[in-house]
Formats: sequence, structure tokens, C-alpha cells
Amino acid sequence: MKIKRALIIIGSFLLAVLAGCGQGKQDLTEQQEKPEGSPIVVGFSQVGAESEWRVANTESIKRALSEENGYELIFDDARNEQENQIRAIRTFIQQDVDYIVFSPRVETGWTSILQEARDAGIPVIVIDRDIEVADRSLYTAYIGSDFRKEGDTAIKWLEDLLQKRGRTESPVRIVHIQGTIGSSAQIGRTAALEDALERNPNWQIVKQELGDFTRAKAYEVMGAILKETKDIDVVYCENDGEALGAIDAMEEAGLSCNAEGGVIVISFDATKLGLSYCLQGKIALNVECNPLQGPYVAEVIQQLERGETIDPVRHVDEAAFDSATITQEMIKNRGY
Ligand code: GYE
Repeated sequence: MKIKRALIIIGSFLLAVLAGCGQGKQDLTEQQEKPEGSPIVVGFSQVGAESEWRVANTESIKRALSEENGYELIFDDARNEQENQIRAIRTFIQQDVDYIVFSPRVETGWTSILQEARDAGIPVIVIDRDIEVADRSLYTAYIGSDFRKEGDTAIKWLEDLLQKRGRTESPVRIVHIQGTIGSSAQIGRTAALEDALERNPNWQIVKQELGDFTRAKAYEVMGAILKETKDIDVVYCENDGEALGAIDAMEEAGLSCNAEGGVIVISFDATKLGLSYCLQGKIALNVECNPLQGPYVAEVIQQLERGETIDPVRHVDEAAFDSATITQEMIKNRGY
């Protein structure tokens, strides 16, 4: 049964319970009962379409929250602007949707709009990147990745490889191409590298540049770096798009990308395209970041509809792919 409907039917007792969970409508006087069997209305603010990962994420949400599955999805693409996301969420509140789902561009700056959603009694589910708010009860659930863990997986792999090769003292020259600054994906993946720099004094950052999670930007910044130096051991890219752009630029400059004596490229996402580069050996390690979050969102909504307690934080399962062991089979069965 829908939350709004349940509130109307069961009245103040259930309201008190739900209000205690920070999820119920605060003011019942203006609520209209919805006819039985009407769809669950969800407003979804997607950050943009900057990468293959993002496109797969959008598709997954659309597929899970489809009309056939009993939803009416109002989709908004924020074109990578936080202001647009805030505007979209405000519109969802005005439309009195049943749930708001959004994938935040950056972690900060959400408190007031989430207060508005809470005042309207609309549960908010944050997906993909997380947010930072003093009051955690401003959102009902978070579904996404553990980005710090992803970064640590990549770094541990690099440390092991360099250790095996006896590269513990000679300088290891690293180019770092970052994702959208202030996004959880950037923060976690960057933090893992920065911590590793502290414990590996022979690791040196040649350049740290902004790639904004796009192939075009990474191609541009990598091209500029290569005009200054080609003495590079590792390129740490914060997603597949950036890795592909950096590889394009390196190959044009005559560098070879591979873990066996060439430039070691590290990437995140493990999209089909990214993994095909891994299979060719051009991406040495690709850490998976699972964009297929639609089924998880649908599950949380269904649990809330049934009035069940939900997991406030849900991290999706993720693996990593090494160019030395990846097979065509692994890529073939991939959903994105
Ligand atoms: O890695 C990148 C996308 O937030 C996990 O954003 C996401 C990142 C993903 O554009 O490709």
C-alpha cells in the first residue's frame, strides 16, 4: 500500500510512527486519496550524460521504474549542473511525487532542498554518489558504490605489481586525472591515491589534472601533459571515459599503454568498452563500478510501500579486472 494512501486510511497512529522515521507526510489536511492501482510517481534527477556509465545508470532506473512495473517516472537530466538538479527536485516537490530519486553532482549543498522535501513528506533516495548533510535523516536511503574501497582496490593492485617488480625505491611517475571535483566518486578514488603517496615515498605525481569524467577533457589534458614530458609510468584515471581519452592522447604521442613495460593505465567503471581496452591490454586494471542500480531502487521503494524497515545505506557489489587475467567471456555477459 502506498505511503500516502496508508496515511489517509490509518490516520494519526501511523502518521506518528512514520513521522518518527522522518518519512511521513507532515500535513494530512491537503492529501487526496489516490485511486487504488494508480502508479507510484517517482521524480528522478539524473546528473547528466557525461559517460557510458551514466547512460547505463539512466537506462537501469528507467527499466526498473517502468510503467509495466507500476511506476510513473518523471525524468530530468541536469546537464551536469547542481542548480538544475535543485530546480528539478523543487519541481518534483510541487508536483507532489511519491518519491524523489537523485544522483547528486557533488556531495555538498543539498540541505535546504532536502528540508523542503522533508517538509512535504516526500521520501528521498540518493543513488550513485552520496551527499554530505549534518542531518542524515534528511534522506531515506543511499544506494551506490563504496568509492574509497574502489580506490583502495586499484592502489593495492598497483602496490603489489610494483613490489613484484622491485620498484620500491626508484621513482614511479604518476599522472592523475580526476573526475568531477566534489563528487563522491572523485573524493573516494582520489583519497586512495593520496594516502598511497604518503606511504610510498618513491611515488611522484607528475601532474594532477581535471578530466571531469569525460573522454574529451582527458584527451585534452593528457595531450597538454605530453607536450611537457613523456616520462610517465602510471596514469590513474577516475573513470573509463578519462582512460580512453588519455590512451588516445598517449598513442598519438607514440607511447604504448600496457602493464608489460608500457604506461600502466588504471581505470574505474569497467563498462563493456572499458573492458575491451582491458582485454587489449591498454587498461591494465579496471575496477568495477556497478551502474545497474534500478532494481535496488525499486526494491527500496517496494519495501517502503509495505512499511518495512529499509537499509539506509546499500553498497552494490563490485569486482576488478586485470588485463593479465581478463577473458572475452567476462565481457560478453556484461549488461553495460
Ligand atoms: O565512475 C563515471 C560517471 O558517479 C560513479 O560518474 C559515478 C561516476 C562514474 O560519470 O563514469
